[in-house]
Amino acid sequence: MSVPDKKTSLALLRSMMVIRDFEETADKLSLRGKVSGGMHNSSGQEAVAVGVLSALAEFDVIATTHRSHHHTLAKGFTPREIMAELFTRSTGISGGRGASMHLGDVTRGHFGGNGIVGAGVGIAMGAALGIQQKGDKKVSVGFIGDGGMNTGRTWEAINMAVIYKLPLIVIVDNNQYAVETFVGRVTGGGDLAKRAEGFGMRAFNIDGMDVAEVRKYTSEARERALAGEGPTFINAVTYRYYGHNVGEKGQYRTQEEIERWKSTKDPIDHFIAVVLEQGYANQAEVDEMRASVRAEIEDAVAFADSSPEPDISTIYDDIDSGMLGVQL
Ligand SMILES: Cc1ncc(C[n+]2csc(CCOP(=O)(O)OP(=O)(O)O)c2C)c(N)n1
Ligand SMILES: [Mg+2]
Repeated sequence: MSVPDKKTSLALLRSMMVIRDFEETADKLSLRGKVSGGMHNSSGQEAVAVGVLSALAEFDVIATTHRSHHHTLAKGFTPREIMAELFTRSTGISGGRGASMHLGDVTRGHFGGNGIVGAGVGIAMGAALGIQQKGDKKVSVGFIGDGGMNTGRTWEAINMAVIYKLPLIVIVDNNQYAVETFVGRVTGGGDLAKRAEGFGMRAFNIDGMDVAEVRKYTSEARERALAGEGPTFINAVTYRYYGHNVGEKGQYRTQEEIERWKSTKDPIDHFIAVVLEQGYANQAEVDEMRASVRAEIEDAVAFADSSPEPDISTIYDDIDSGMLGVQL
């Protein structure tokens, strides 16, 4: 896999470090009751988020899942505004009314996380249809988990994207488990890319622990979408280090399996080795980067903690009263 230039590689590494530190910090705070409603930790899956988002333009749009901190950080939202949302504070990206599962800001190209498994691809497909109808030169990315691969609506959305040649990229953030269910046990045919090919789209199974590989495949998919060649499906195989959600015990897999992924495939360790080998940084500079990330996340926690709760008068903000058919 060809390695991006020095500036890009260091930015990719730092972005993955930010996600890891953010998640591990927020996980502990969640156990202390600071994160309203709990959260889904994405540790281990950093290369998927950073690889994809680094290949997009700022104005491209995404729709994501219940596990969305990593995608949202990689899109350029700050640790401060995301931590504040987890704490349900008014300075959070959803004004403190969404919490961990509902990070989003349509005005900044983020069509939200949500609690409905598989919904992200349908939302992203709708955004891609809008982009095509307006003649905009941008793409829409729909993130989905491996569990969402076995929901009907996912494939309805994919079929529409294929027949209309929509500028959609489907990213399976495949951490191999849907809560306690191993993907291999519930996937008919076994090969997700082949399944997508059956719908007539370009499809790839790739290493979701390798940020450079994820970035390359996404970049090529984006070029094809912009050239009017339609959607691409990318199944990025990765691994989640923690339970499905904070506090979940994880009795469906062995500690050995988790340790094996951490010690042989960790996306950050792997990319540090690449950066050192390329001579882009030395060990002291990598340590310095980690320390500056630590300070940034500590600052985000202090910011969130000192921010006010949203005022009760904002409770109906951003709800479309027309859709509900009621006067708010
Ligand atoms: C339509 C729907 N069915 C079931 C659930 C319950 N549920 C929440 S998360 C989850 C597993 C999702 O697994 P996956 O898509 O692999 O995403 P991951 O949690 O691994 O990121 C399930 C079944 C739900 N939220 N929505
Ligand atoms: Mg999964």
